[in-house]
Amino acid sequence: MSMSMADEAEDAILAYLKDNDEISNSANFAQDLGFSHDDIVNVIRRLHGFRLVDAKDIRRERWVLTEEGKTYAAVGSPEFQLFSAVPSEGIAREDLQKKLDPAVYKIGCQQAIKNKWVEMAKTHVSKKVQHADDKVKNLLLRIQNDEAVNQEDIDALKRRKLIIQQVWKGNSVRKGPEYAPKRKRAATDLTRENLQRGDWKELEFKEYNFSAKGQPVEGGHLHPLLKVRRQVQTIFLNMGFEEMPTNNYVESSFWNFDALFQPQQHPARDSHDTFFLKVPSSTKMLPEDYVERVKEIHESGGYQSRGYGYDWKREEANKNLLRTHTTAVSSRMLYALAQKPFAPKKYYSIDRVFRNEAVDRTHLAEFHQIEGLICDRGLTLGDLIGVLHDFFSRLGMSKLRFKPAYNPYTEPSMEIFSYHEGFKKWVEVGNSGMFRPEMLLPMGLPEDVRVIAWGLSLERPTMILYGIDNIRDLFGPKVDLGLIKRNPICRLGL
Ligand code: FB9
Repeated sequence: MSMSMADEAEDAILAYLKDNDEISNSANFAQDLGFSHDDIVNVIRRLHGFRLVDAKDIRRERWVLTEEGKTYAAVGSPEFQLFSAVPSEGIAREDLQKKLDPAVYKIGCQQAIKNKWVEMAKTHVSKKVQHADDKVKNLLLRIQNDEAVNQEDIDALKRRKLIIQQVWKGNSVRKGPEYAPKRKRAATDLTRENLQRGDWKELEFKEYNFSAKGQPVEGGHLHPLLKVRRQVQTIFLNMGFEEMPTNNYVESSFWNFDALFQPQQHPARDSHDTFFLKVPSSTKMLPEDYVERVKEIHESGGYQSRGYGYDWKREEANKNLLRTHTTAVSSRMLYALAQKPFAPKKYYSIDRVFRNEAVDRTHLAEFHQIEGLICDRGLTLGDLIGVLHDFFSRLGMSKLRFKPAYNPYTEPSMEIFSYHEGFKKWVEVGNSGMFRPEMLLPMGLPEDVRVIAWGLSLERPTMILYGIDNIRDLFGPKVDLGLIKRNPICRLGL
């Protein structure tokens, strides 16, 4: 709304009240002076705020015709149209039907019979009265001209959806305690022109409102997932872990599965669970000597393992896919570690993994996996349980329980449960295990080196911390940006 229109409206109202006690109806006032009623109401509200005027809310209800009502007011009610279409000698039903619009015929019949205007025999229609008065049309016209109509008729027309109630809100306005024919606009700025014109002496300057909120400064907003990621990252760094490079969503089946001693016929390796790439469909480069040892361990075992005893196919290992877990990065890093004189390592990764799963409230086709691993001589399951207590207590989960589980690449394996005070129940918070020798030894790691590892998702803790019920509100095309903007930092753990 341009400033001038508002000022014009303001001046019009104040000027009118100079010579008149009251503006009885803001709508008529607007209409008479050619302003839109909304503009006038906004200006009245402002002047009322400055106490220049005293405005009272007034409310008017009136009946207006629906489109159907307007039609009948124009061409007559259906029953009257039907009655008029029946010649004095009567008419065959189907002929009458042809003369009228189907809706008019249908309603017309009901009403004309009700009004005992016509006789509708099986095939013949005849008049029961010579003259009928189109009361409905007359009532509709009276309502159109704002003439009074009794309640009973109103209800009948309302039932026939020919009229609806329109509520109109407006104001009546009188002079206010601070009334003046012209509002002295307090200057909000001392401009060069004021100084040049010297009119600054007369000017009244608006009070500074030091508690006025400044323009909200729009800034970037960290996605809740990234806020929790940063907290988990800090926990790992505080525990002396190094981040693994996870900047390759595309992986070969070899590092994602074979290197982890996951057999080639394992159900997770078919396209129902895994996104395989059409282009580039197969990997170009693998460490040949190591591949030989992996083939060996799968086909006929070694290192006291009898292996899987199946015919291992290189082309299967070459297939490119979207990694299904960041454990694929762990296998690369452990292999790299084995190519150097052994040194203990603590590694972690937090990045996207992709699984061809049905999407539901807690599952998308991609999520962020958090993984930690410790590689050192003589590590035991006790060390794993110990580090899990340390890690999860920093996430605020001190009460843990472990349930034996199975993963192709760890033995023993454990699902991790934490007692959630809020939900008053045990929640599955992750999975873990000791990487199998069939995975580690072909890499070239020393006999006595053990690797304990665990994993969980980033989405689940974020959903619980931010009270997000549906993962689609948190991540993906249907994210609620408001949630991203509004979300506070939720402190994990302590
Ligand atoms: O995150 C999971 N749960 C969880 C984690 C934290 C949490 O915090 C709350 C604030 C309190 C709440 C819940 N889960 C793992 C458990 C379940 O949600 C599970 O149903 C879904 N899992 C995902 C896989 O779904 C197919 C979560 C994801 C998961 C599971 C296993 C691993 C990683 C992610 C792993 C592993 C692993 C095992 C051994 C060696 C190396 C890695």
